[in-house]
Amino acid sequence: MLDMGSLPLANRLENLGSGPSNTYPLVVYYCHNCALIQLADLVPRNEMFTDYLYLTSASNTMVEHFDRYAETITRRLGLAITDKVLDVGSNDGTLLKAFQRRGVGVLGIEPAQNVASIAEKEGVPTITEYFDLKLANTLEKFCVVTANNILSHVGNLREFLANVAKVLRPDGLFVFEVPWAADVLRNNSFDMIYHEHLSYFGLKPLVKALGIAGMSLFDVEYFPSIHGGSFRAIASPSFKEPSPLVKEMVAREDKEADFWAVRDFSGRVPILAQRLREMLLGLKRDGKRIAGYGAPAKATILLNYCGIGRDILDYASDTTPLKQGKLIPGVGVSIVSPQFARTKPPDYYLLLAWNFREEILAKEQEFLDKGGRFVVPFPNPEVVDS
Ligand code: DWN
Repeated sequence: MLDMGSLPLANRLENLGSGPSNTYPLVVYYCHNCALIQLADLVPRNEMFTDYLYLTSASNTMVEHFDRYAETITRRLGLAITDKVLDVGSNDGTLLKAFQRRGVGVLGIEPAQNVASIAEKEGVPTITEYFDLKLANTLEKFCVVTANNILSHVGNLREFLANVAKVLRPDGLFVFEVPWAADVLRNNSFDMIYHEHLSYFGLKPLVKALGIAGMSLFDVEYFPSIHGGSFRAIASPSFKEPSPLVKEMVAREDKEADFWAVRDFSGRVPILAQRLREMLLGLKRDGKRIAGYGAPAKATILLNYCGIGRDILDYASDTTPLKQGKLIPGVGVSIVSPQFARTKPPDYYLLLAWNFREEILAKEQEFLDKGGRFVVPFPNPEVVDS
């Protein structure tokens, strides 16, 4: 459907003086049978998830979102101190800490040692391994298993879901969040396509995949402002009638995430990339200084695919200490701290962390009041002043 060429790994930030990054093919395919959108070229997981630089707690939006998440599930299931939640891909433990604050037992699984140790230091018991069958066979049964922004990253979806079913109590629930493919297409957010994200899900292929694992997807909640539009689905080992919203979203996917929608999206991507690059080059010609706001994984794809490098961006600022002092791979844009950025503010920020537009524009009101502006890349590149 879409060939984005050979691009660097999104989170494999470069160190100063390190040679050029390896690149890997990034080609998107559509399955006419189950409507799954996915990559066909699998990068070895240890290349991507060993030393991981993304922290859930890097934004207030996600910390607050996961606090509400824990509240909703705790209330819905009446979880008590005797209950235990297993979070697969628990990162720095942000969600599990929210369950702990509500007196619920927790266990995390996070293969990236550097991130898992942050969670452990903060009192979140975390197993530093991949959630494979060998590990699943050693675990107890849980009343709740969660997996957020993880299903897209899984190399073998069938095996992963079979492992979830193996560690779930018969009355347990599997709760997971993923970006909604229909929103990626609608929002033109082609920077969400990168090697870590093997699959781009609608509910349709997930209903099928969970069915194969003996689980039924029966409820869903939709979050339009999380990662550009995400849904939180709930599945059970016993059959439950799908909710009206599940049926409605599946019906919408027939129009908004079908072959034609993917084809039209694929046609728009190179046009939008060109438009963004030309907009920035125009600002440079006018003598404007531009910098990136945030250095999310998706910035690696946006900047490399659009050909936006150090000739256009002075730097990119990011709140994540693990990223500061490194370079965005393939384009060599240096990542600095927000403190440094405030000493050298640009005229324009390219909002690379566009999924946190509300939080960031509120935080940068002073910059805007002084005449600073943001270039927002999606759904169509535009300059905003508030
Ligand atoms: O799927 C994935 C999602 C969940 O997270 C992973 N594959 C990797 C990662 O993707 P991402 O890096 O694109 O995620 P975010 O959450 O969009 O990253 C935002 C970045 O922006 C972080 O590095 C923190 C930074 N940031 C900032 O510098 N100032 C964020 C905010 C809100 C800010 O004010």
